[in-house]
Amino acid sequence: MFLDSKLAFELDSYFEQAASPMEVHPDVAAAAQYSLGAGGKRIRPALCIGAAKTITSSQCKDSTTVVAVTLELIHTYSLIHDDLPAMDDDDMRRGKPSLHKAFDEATAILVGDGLQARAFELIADAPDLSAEQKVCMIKVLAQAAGMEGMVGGQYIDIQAVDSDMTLDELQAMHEMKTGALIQASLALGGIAAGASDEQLEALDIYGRNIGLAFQVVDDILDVEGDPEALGKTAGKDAEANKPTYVKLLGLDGAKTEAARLLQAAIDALDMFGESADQLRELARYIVERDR
Ligand code: GRG
Repeated sequence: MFLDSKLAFELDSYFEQAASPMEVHPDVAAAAQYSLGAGGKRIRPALCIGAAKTITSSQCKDSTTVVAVTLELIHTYSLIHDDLPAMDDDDMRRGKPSLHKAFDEATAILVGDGLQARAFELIADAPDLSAEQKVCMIKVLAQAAGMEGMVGGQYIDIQAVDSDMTLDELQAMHEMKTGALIQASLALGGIAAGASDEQLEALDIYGRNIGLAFQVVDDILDVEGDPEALGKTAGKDAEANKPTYVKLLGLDGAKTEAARLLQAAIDALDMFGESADQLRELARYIVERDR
């Protein structure tokens, strides 16, 4: 797996601290822990730490771990809200009842909001980062999570039921909805490690391609995980009649596109040599994953 067990353990203890300081109501802390500990793949923290290691080739600093945690907090909030009846209305997430089913809707809304706010607080309090680095990270993360990024993409996605999107429109939506936070994961890791503008640009190109590949593979897995859905062209999104890469490109076309994006992501890392091996491995994992 892409996170070694020591680092995975360290991240888990940070999640626990982030979700349950003394002042947090025990029910809110329990609900936050329920989602944070529900078996997510931790792709965004891994990308953040991979980006920092690409720049410094050295031991992961505490500040990088804290910053990596913030990306999972934002991601977890987005999934909690995405599952709500007003959005995708999903009763299950990662094989368990989604948060609003395990608890209730008000708790799910509030815990999502709370995790988002906590992410920015953690960056503000992160050790060993300059004020300039923190402000830059807060801006990058806010833009990626906000109306020009994830929230904006989610809005377009919700409106997309029964619409005929072109491939360019589908790509633009995914760049906002899932790609922006993936790109921010790389940017934050790079900023934490003191990357130059040129290095940040290369990480961004890698992030853009791997973010799109992530979504193309998600659409492929949706079909392959539910063979009966093949006749409907895709799984959940086909049932909701939403545009997907498999609908627009066909299954083989989507696989070719994922391979093309993987290669473009790997090519963007050329300037880093061996220090980017972890990011190369992660890119392959994202494209070859089965869940
Ligand atoms: C509610 C503001 C708001 C945004 C929601 C990201 C998102 C926007 C919705 C998720 C919907 C979805 C399932 C999209 C497919 C791609 C995706 C983000 C999958 C989940 O990410 P993983 O695979 O999840 O990294 P794990 O479970 O491993 O953490």
